[in-house]
Amino acid sequence: MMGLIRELNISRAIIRYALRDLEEISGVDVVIVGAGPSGLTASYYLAKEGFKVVVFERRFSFGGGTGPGGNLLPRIVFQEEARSILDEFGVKYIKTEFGLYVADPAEVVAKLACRAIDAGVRVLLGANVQDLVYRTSPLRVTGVMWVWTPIHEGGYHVDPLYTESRAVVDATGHDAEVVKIASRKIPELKIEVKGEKSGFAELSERLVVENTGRVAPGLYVTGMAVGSVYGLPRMGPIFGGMLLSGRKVASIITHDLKST
Ligand code: 48F
Repeated sequence: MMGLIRELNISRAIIRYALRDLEEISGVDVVIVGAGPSGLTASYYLAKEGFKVVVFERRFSFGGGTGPGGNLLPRIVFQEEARSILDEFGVKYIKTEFGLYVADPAEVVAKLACRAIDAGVRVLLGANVQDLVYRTSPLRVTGVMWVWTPIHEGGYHVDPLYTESRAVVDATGHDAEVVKIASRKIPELKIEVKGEKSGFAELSERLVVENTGRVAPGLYVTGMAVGSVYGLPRMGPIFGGMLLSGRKVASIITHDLKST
């Protein structure tokens, strides 16, 4: 029908529905910061448990460090332990003569994001988490403060918006940005960020998963951010630990939120 594609209607449709969405995500069960492999995996398992989950991602794309593969070569590696998660997400892989599996990073990113969104996760792209919200009695992290990335990158002083949540997950990768904010700006939490060590893939893959979990009341860490917080070695382009860490943090949060 002619006349429907009016500029007025295009703007009104965007504004009305985007504002509804933003109002909806101002209070959620779980905020995940970072749409890399660990954050997307965690978001999927939490949404499957029925929690309301939002992922804030500062870029306008998914996947964090997955897309570039290993030094831009378009394959990433997984170990046997992560195969059941790849199967759950429908990711295809090849078993190599080295006893490890390879997958296509583009497919991994697409399927993690697709399954998470289909499970009910809301991903907000171009949204940068700048700070946390907390309460003192009892002491706990109760949400995040965020602004659109162009505002953040522009260095403008623009007050952010709040999102309240029962749990906040740092899935920001090597920088552990959210836990660093908590360590610096909420000293009562007594969090020390040790900083990542050099490469030792096998040890790192194990320790990242073992140390995944709660850092402080209401604050959790997953993925490479775990390495940064606890001073673990880095693992490079093997990704099983990221998926296993995402699944583990989701199960810890599920337990915590269902028992309170
Ligand atoms: O870095 P990233 O992929 O983290 P990850 O899930 O996976 C690490 C691997 O990719 C790889 C590795 C292991 O095999 O060594 O590096 O632990 O994804 C982190 C995402 O967080 C976003 C960032 O843009 C990236 O997409 N991010 C970081 N800080 C913020 C943020 C922030 N303050 N607000 C919003 N998003």
